[in-house]
Amino acid sequence: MDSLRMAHSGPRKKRPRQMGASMASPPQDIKFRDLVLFILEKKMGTTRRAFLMELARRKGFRVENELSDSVTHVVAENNSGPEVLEWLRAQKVRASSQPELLDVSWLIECMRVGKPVATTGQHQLLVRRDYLGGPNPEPQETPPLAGRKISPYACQRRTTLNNRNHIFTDAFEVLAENCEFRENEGYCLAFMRAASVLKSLPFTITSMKDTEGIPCLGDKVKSIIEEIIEDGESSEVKAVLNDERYQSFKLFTSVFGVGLKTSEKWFRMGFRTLSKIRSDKTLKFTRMQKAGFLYYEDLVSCVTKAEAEAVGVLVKEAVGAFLPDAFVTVTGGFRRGKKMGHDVDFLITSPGSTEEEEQQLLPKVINLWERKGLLLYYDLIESTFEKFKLPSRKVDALDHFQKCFLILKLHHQRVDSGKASQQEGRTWKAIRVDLVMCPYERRAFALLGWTGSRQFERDLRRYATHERKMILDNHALYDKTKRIFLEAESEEEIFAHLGLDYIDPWERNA
Ligand code: 8GT
Ligand code: MN
Repeated sequence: MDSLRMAHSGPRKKRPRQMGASMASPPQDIKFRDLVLFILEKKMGTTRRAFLMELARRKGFRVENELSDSVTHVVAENNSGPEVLEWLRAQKVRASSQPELLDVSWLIECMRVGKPVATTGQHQLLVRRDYLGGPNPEPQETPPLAGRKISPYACQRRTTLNNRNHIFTDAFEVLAENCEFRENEGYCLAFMRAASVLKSLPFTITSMKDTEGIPCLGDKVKSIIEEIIEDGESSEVKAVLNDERYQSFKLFTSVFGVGLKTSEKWFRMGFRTLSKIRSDKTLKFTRMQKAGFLYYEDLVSCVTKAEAEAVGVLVKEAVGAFLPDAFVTVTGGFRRGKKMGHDVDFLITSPGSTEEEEQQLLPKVINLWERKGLLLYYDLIESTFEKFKLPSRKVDALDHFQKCFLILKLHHQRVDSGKASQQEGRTWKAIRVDLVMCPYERRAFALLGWTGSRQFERDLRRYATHERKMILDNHALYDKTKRIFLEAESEEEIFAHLGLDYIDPWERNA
């Protein structure tokens, strides 16, 4: 994968266009010179083939009209490995060339990222071997699911950030969000589950046949998938994106401190832009919303990994000044390997502290940052944690730990790649930070709960309740049959109590 990237990600050089080049050479500039593609018409059809050839050439790939022995990659759709092989043999191509035989999902993935991607087993129609001249080819097929069953629970699936079905998951996330804005909870959940299961697939869906055996795809969801396969887009998603209510809610909720209730109110009052709301003299804003408007541009611009790391140093310095034995762990999206986030989340815990010392830490940290002029906003929520309280049954319940929602001033010089993100005349950027303080013996539960994703958490709890008669939340795990709390020192132990295979944080991007 890496060598492939290295070979093709260099700066694009403009070459003078050669007139009268060979017939097979397309008129577009070729960016990826090591690959020569040929797209098989059989079962794909002339129109789709022409469309894919044109698209690939526009993206800088070399695509031949005719099969020749310079072809390195043969792309086919709805053909098995042996079928492609038979066709190739019939063409009497010289045995010296041994192109890779690939499913169209490989090409689609390349088109999406705009450069060649590695050819993995999912794309390969045949394992590469001397199949064109060899005496006994014995082709091997790798059908999409290869008999593996996909769980309806996200906590039993490995979902990395390598989403091969963006075209579908983006659509379902828009539809889910629209349902959320309209408080249509049932459909919202159905669309989110569909997006989540599609993110976990090791292949791209290119036909309805690929959806067979995949859970969480109801009739409505399937009809949308079908429309996207056929037309490249969904009319329903298009309508939502153009809908005034959706657009307004999307805009209003992008302000820190603005939720559905406030958005609804502003929408009913006839507001459609933030500038009108900002300058309206009759509206009353919460302290949170005032900060949200004040630092709006910084907060919508998202936090980079380099910025998150710089905030991490800041938090560790401050915490270490008061509790030297404390552990500070980044949680949320950054722990799952995301390169961008809307905030940075940290879990803090200290093995040697008394309850009193524990409770004093966040106020001390806030006070320190205030004195240093780094505190732009804070909201300290006191702990309501009780040792023997049963875990909450609600899937989306908030936890009881002491926590602090902040906006910090992050100076550019503290960020590694600071120069790149620096704006004219500004020396700092406002960053949303969440700090959670938890008792040391609850750290595994808190870490698991705050790492997300939200869908992964929901399904962990659903799984505990429905499959194990247990209750799980951010504080504890309770076995209802044995009527005991199950303790854990690590996330691995919690998975083991639940009888689940361990899923690493970067595989929880459900
Ligand atoms: P993002 O920050 O890039 O948008 O993505 P994220 O890091 O996955 O989302 P998040 O909103 O920052 O939440 C991180 C995790 O913390 C989620 O899995 C969420 O379920 C969990 N979480 C809690 N309690 C709370 C809470 O009170 N507020 C928020 N925002 N998240 C909470 O367990
Ligand atoms: Mn986060």
